[in-house]
This record gives sequence, structure tokens and C-alpha cells, in this order.
Amino acid sequence: MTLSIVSPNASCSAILSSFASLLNLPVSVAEGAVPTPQLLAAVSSLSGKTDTVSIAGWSPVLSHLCSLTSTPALLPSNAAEAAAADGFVSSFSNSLSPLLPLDTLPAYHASVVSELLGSLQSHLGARTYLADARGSYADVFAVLSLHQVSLKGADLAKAGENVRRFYNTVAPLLKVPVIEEKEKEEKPAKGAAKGGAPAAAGGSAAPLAEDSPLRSSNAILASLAAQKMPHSVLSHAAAFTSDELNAAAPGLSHTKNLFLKDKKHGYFMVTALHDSDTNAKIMTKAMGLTGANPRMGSEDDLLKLLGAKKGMLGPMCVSCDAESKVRFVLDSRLLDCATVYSHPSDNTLSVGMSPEHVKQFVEATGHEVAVVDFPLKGEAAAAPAKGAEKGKGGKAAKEAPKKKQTKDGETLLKLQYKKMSEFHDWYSDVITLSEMISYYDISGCYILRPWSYKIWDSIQNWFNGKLEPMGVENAYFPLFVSKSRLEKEKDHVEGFAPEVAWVTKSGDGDLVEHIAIRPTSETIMYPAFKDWIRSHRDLPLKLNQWSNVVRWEFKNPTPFLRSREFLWQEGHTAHESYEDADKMVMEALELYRGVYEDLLAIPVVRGYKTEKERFAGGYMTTTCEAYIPASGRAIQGATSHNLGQNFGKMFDINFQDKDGKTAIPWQTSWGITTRTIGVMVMVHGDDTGLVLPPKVAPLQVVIVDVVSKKMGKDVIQPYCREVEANLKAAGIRVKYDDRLIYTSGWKYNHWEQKGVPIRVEVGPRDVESKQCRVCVRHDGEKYDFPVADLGPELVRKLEDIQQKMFLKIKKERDEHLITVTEWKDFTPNLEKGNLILTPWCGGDNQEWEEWVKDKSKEEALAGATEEATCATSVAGKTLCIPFEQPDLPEGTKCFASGLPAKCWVLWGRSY
Ligand code: 87F
Repeated sequence: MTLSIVSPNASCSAILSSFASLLNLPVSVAEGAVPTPQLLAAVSSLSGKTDTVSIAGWSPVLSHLCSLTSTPALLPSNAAEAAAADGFVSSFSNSLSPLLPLDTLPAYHASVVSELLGSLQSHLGARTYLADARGSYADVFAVLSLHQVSLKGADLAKAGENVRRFYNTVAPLLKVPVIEEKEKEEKPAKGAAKGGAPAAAGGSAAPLAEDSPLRSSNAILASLAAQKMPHSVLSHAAAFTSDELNAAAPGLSHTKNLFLKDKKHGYFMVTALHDSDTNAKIMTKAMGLTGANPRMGSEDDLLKLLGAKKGMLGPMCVSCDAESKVRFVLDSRLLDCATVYSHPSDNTLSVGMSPEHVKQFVEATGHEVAVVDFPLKGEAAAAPAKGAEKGKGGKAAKEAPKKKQTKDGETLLKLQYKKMSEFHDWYSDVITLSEMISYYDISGCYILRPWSYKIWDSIQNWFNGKLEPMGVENAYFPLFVSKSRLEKEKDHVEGFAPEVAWVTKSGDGDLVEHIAIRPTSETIMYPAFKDWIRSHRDLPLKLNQWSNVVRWEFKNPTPFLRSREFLWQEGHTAHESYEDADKMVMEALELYRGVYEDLLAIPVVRGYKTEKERFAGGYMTTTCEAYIPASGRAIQGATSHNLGQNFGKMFDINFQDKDGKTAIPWQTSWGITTRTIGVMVMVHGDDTGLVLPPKVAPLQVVIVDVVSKKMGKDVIQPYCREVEANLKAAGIRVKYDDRLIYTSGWKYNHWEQKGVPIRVEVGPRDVESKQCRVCVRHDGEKYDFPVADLGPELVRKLEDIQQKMFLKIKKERDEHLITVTEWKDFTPNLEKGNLILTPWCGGDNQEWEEWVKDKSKEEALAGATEEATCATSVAGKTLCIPFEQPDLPEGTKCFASGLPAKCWVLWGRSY
């Protein structure tokens, strides 16, 4: 019997009939406006049951169909997965069905196909997984969609790697052709003086077809299947470092896996959460091993004992170690993860399992599981664990570093870490102890406490003061943006899509149209620009907005530098001519130079972004690049874009020019964020804490008295209050810390840690001699000075401090600015934390930029330990083509390609 199902719209028909054919169900599907109950009745009659089940949504309907043919492989494994599938199907239906009459179904318009591929790419990038022949529910729909649009190999070849790989895995299920991967293109060898041709992006991962030898020959996957151990397998681009892994499969609890050797105690394999501090001392102490000093094991031993290559290790590799020569250590923080992801000795795959199953698997191989409490990176070393008890639960992963406590519970005032040797931990320590930041229970989100917000306030005030004479007005636009508006900018939003956060519910109900939270406001503002700009008299339009934006980052979050919500200013202007827009771009960049150099005392290099690094939606991007000596890394400080007429065309903005002709305006956008504060902390802070440049310091001077038996507070306090009043009158931001509950020593520490530029100490002898002691935070200078002239003295001193702080950092930056003309000198200089200026072929030879990135990374990793490779990227990247260009003599060759050089480019490791 063939069942006729009438489905409510074209895309539902498409999905349903594909699904039926996949399951070999005798179903014919026709289109008609029918409500779901009729569909359900039809489904019930197919099953021979007459009772009508109340089911809402496509996934239960299709689950029902699945159950009829005993094909559990296609069932969602949990409610979240079913909801994801439903969401995907309904968004597919909503976006495509209005466009597609049934009879034109196979002939989708090219743009619809590319839109679909784009969304699939991000969908697959974010959550697809495959377990053997079993596709997740959402995956099946994705493939059905591809199947329905009758994509041929040629079209699919254009799709991203994830889509291709995925398609090929499921292709045999669908009995559609597998796409043959083309040989990776070799980049031009001509002029490739050094180290071979640029490598193709995306690593060397092969597609995992169903019959792939890799899949069938992977003993670990086979063993999991044989043991019927619940697991999922996620296939992704080859990932050698945790950054790469987080980019390839974002948002998951990935493990890092270390292979160690100790002279006395032999081999260890450690499986830890990616952001744990896998300190070997903590481990051996917790395991009660004495005299241990484990080091990285050799690659030979790794292969011999665990059958894994570097970067491919996972806990299940212990199955190779038949003689149990390797001790297995599990990070207790993993026990709090719902699913733990690790490589089955292949870094294009991640196996997801519950932590309990990981333990079970390892124990079944004859290895004991030693559970150790490793702290989160940046936390204080945890107290030694009491033995290596099995199954002991750790705390849920938190970013907040632990603070040491004194006996009576009061937080220790001293920093625990040194800036130069423990930079990352030092940074967390400084921003928390100085009361700038408090951590929050959502990863990548932080509380900006008054001490940091006041600095942002002073940047805003300075900036607003500059904007006014430039004719830029402040305005405020909504936080939310509709899907259709956001996607109007499809071409460049596509690259950013995984970072966009969406509101999909209100209360318990699903929103019909999902709403994005602004990651930037072009798509929010420019439809209004279209209404406001009619004539040349409406131009220039110059608006600025102070707001928060949300970008759901997957790389390691860092307060101020990379957070999921941050504060910024975004300027958006429209002009009659390209020249006017260009002038605006440069004026905005000059403001950013001012913020960094004049306010924050941080030198910057201004320049153009290369073609590869510029904002894809615009025409040309300029940037301010700062340098952080302690980490040897550069950081983009702010950007200003000439958008050309791209957005005008996209948003249909036009005006009548002076000659009465219709013209498209020239636009700019520019932004600077609270990252400024993080850069300032990193650049100026020291082992005692913050060091604030006077121009932005919430307090420029703090007065601390030294009360003693010799002179009580009745005498010394009025004296200090008078000093405070005089300094206030001189325009200084000053506070007299008259709290009696703290000692003067405590106060010295406290204000030093908060970076106040000047401390004025007043003791009994100062009162007698009508003077005070001036202590300078940034260089430790101390001198006595008469209070009568203190106002003008400190005004001058604060200016002097501001200038000296800038010059000190500029000197340090300049000492790290190196010119390199030959490739051989490039990576060694990166390793030294230098900024590198090189002659560059640029222009049409963009692939060399990628080559330098890959090659420098390869060279740097060749000499690094496994632990080090997990750290932030070691590749050298272009920072900018500096506006200030040194002479480029005729005949100069590009340091990488050997082609004729066109300009000088600045490179560095960057944040
Ligand atoms: C993330 C998600 C979606 C950056 C994004 O630089 C969209 C975007 O358009 C996106 N991240 N950008 C580029 C922002 C361009 C521009 N916007 C105004 C700026 C300065 C301020």
C-alpha cells in the first residue's frame, strides 16, 4: 500500500518525500494546505494504528515514521537534538518555501543555493557530528536539503570543507555521488626561494566517506562500537592546537592530552580539560609520588606505546598500551562535563563520550584511572589532592582565578604572579586585585567595576569632546537586528556568522522570527540612513553610538581583550565624495592615535590593513597597532574603514547630487573598544599591580596619613584635608584616604595596586615642617615638598609622569621593531617577540601572506613542546602597511616570495 500524504508546503513535501525514500517507505507526497493533524492521521494509518497521537513539529512526525521501519539510526538521541532539528527544518521551510513553487524545486536559484551552503557551513561547523553510519537528526535534514536541491559535484565543490566532508560521509546512505576531492592546489613555485610552496589552507584532512579506510581501520572506533559504548564522532578539519580545535569544532569541552616521561616513575598520559593548568608538580604531588620530575615524552615513545602521533593523542589511545606501561591521569574537572571530546588518534575526529564512559573504556584496557584536581589555568595552584581517589568530582569550570586567603579570610593584597614569567596569571591577578574586573558565571562575560568603568568614562569624555567640533553627533540605535536585515549584508556577515548570538525564545514560546543581538550596527543603522539621506543637503551625515555589542567568540576569552560582550564606540558617516569619506577615515584614526598615545601613553603604528586582513564589507581599512612588550605580541587597537559605496548599494541609499543626478553616498565606519583598558593594563602594569597614566587615572593623587601616638588624628587629619582641598582647587583628582580601620602600610599597598600615579604621605614630621612626601607610582621616585606649592608642583609632575610613561614604552617598542629582508631571519625574530618590518610583494600576491603565516607557525612549532603548542597562535601575521614607509630602493625583493617588493609591511604575533 502506498500512503498519500498531503503536506502543507513545498519544502515540507521535499523533506518528507526524501525521508520516505531514504527509509524505503511507500509514501507519495503532494502539496496542499493541510494542518498537521491530517498529516498525523496519515502517518497513523500507515502504521496500522488508528489512534491519533498528538504531535507537534516535524521531528516527532518523522520520528514516528522512523519507528515504523525500525531505523533508530535516524532518531534524535535527546530532546535538545530534536529541538535543533525542528529549528533547522522550520528555518529551512520559512526561508525557502516562499521562494519555491513545487515544480521548480530542483532548479533553485543560484543565490538560494549559496545561502543554503553558507548556513549549512556554519551549522555543520558548529554542531554536526556523525557516528559511524548514524547521522544526527539535524545532519540528516541538512543532507536531505542538499539532496533535494540536486546539487551536483561541481556545485558542492564550491562549498566549504565541512559541507563537503559531511556530504561525502552521508552520500552512500543517500545513494548519491561522492564528491571527489581535487588535489590540493600547489601555490606558485616561481620565486619560491625558501621552504617550498605555500600550503593549502585547512590542513590535510581527507573526507570521511562511509567506506573510508580510516573510519573502518580505526581500532579505537571499532572497539567503541564493539563494546556498544555510547559515543558520537565529530568529523572536523585537522586540528593540531587547541586554538585550531576550538575553531574547527567550537563550544565543546575538548581535552588536551599530554604524554610525559619521568626518570623514576615511568610514563604518564594526562587527559585534562583544555583550559586546565596541567602542572606536572600538582599531578605527582596529588598521586603521592616522590622525587618525580616528569618531562614531555618523545614522539618515538608516543607512537610506540600509545600508537599516536603528536597532536593526535586522546585517552582511548591507552588501548594500544597492552602492557600498561603508561599511567593514566584524568583531570577531575572533566568529570563535571556532560560530554568529553577527544581524538581517537586522529585529529580530524573528535569522539564525544560521557566522562564515566571514558573512565570505563580506559579501565577496560587494564589501566587504572588516577583522578587529579588540576586548577583552571590562571587559578592559584590547588591544594595537593588527597591521593588520587577515583571518581572524585571537581568544581565546574570557572574562569575566575582563585585568590589566596589570609588566615582570617581577608583577601591577600600582594600579587601572586610575576609579570614577565607568568604573564597570563599576572594579568588576571592585577585586574581583580585592583578592583577593575569581577568574574561572572557566563564564559567570556565580565563585570566592569567602577575602577575600570571610570577609565572608560574618561576615554568617552575625551572622545566626545573631539567629536563635537568634527560635527559628529551621538545617537542610539536598537540592540536587536532582524534576520533579514542582518543577512542583507550576506557576503561579509557569512564569515562572522558563527559569532552572532540570537534570541530565539520569549518565555517558553519560540519566536517566529529569530532576532540577532548586534555584533556591529551597519545593518541596523543603514536602513535609517536610506530614509534620512535624500539630497546632497543631507550630507555629510555623521553619527556616533556608544553601546555594547555581542560577539560569541570561541577562542580563549580574556577580560577586556576578548570578551563576548564588550563596550565600544562605533562611528558611521556618509559623504558626497570619496575624498570626504577618506578624510573622515583618517580623522577617526587620528582620534584613536590620540586615545592610545595621548591618554593611555601607549605608542601605536598607524597603517593600512592588507587586502587579506581588511574588513571584507568595505573598500579599505586603516588600523592602529599597539605592542605589548611582556608577551611580545601586537594588538589591533582600533580600526577605521572607508566603506566605499558597497553599503550604499546594498541598502539602496542614494541622494540627488548638486547637478540633480542620483548618486550613492561614500561611507565610513570606525570603532574603538574597552580593549583599550586591557592593553593599558598589560603595557604599563608591574609586579605590584596597575600603573595608571595620569590622564585616565580615576584618582591622580591619594593622600595617606601616618597617625601615631606622637601626633593623633585630631592634628593630622585637618592638615591632610587642607592639602586635599588645595589639590582639588588645582584641578587634580585627589582623595584623602582617612579610613581608620586600615593601617597606612595597607593603604600604600592598596593604592599602589590600583595604580594611582602619586601618593602623598603625611607624617608628624611633615606636619611640623609644613611639607609632605611625594611618591611616584611608575618609577618609585620619592621626595619631600612644601605643601604651600604642592598644587602646581603636582600638576607639573602628573604631566611629567604621563610623558615619561609614554617614552619608556616607546623606547621598549622601538627596541623590538626589527627590519628583516630575508626569510631565514623572520621566525627567529618572531620567537624573540619582535615586530618585524619587511619588504613585501603585496597586491596580487596575497597567497604569500598565508604562506608566511603557515610557514612561520610550522617553524615555531617544530621547536616547541606540546604544552607550548596549545598556547595562543605562534604564526606571524601582517599587522599593517605602515603609513610611514621607509625608503624602498629599486630592485628590493619581497622577503618571502622573492618577487619585486611594492612596500614595507609590519608583521608580528598578535592577539
Ligand atoms: C561579527 C559578527 C557579525 C566584525 C562581526 O570595525 C558581523 C561582524 O561586521 C562585523 N565582527 N564585523 C566588522 C565590523 C566593522 C566595523 N563596524 C563599525 C568596525 C568598526 C565599527
